[in-house]
Amino acid sequence: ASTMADEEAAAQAVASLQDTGAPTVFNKVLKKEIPSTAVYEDDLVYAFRDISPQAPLHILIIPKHRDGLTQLIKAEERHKEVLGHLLYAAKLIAVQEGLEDGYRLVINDGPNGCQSVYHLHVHLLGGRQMRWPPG
Ligand code: IU
Repeated sequence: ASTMADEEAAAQAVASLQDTGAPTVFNKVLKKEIPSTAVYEDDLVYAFRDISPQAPLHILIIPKHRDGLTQLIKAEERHKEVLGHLLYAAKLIAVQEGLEDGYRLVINDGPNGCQSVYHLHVHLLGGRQMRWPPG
């Protein structure tokens, strides 16, 4: 049976996965206040190695300017260029990293998607056989 403490913990867990619009850790990554290993960069996007890799190769691709794009569901017309850029950068990185045999792109969106950092990012995972369905 679930107790009040269980329910509170569950509610807090979901609350911690909500978009508050506050600056995120990726702002500090972009400003080099937190070190990161750069993999790719152009005028619109920056890509670096995930600090907690879930595959031999795990890279995050993020817009350099969040501009309201905390999560994909907040996307507007003006974001279409950077959205295209994120996917094209993923392809360039896949080639650069030798992933011709395949890889996985993931966007976690919102609490049900288990998004934890509210600065849109594309996960690029590779270097092993991926399984389906994801968890
Ligand atoms: P998510 O889709 O919002 O759950 O992904 C956030 C990712 O950011 C996750 O894979 C973390 O390991 C990663 N990350 C990071 O690379 N560096 C950090 O300082 C923090 C999170 I906090």
